[in-house]
Amino acid sequence: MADKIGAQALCDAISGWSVVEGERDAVRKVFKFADFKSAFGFMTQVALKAEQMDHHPEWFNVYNTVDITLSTHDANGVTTLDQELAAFIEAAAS
Ligand code: HBI
Repeated sequence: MADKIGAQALCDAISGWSVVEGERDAVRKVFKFADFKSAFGFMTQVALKAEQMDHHPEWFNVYNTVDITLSTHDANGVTTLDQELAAFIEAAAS
């Protein structure tokens, strides 16, 4: 099981992510792209990484916007797996 670090630690380490309000320990960031093709290309990269890691984002896509929440369900909170996936997501988005 991955180490639990908590939402605030991830937000301190990786810019632009925020702590999800409420009871749940999770982080969120909304990404905007030029168009749907760019957004879906990004999602494809993240999906392949998620499958490799067996660690998956919760996400919502409308046209050029991808709204992503990360948390580790098995650990009931944010872990090093979320930090690794967030770092990959940042690289894929840039
Ligand atoms: N993705 N975010 C996230 N959190 C999990 O706990 C998780 C996952 N993907 C697959 C997965 N766990 C598997 O280990 C099974 O629990 C389905």
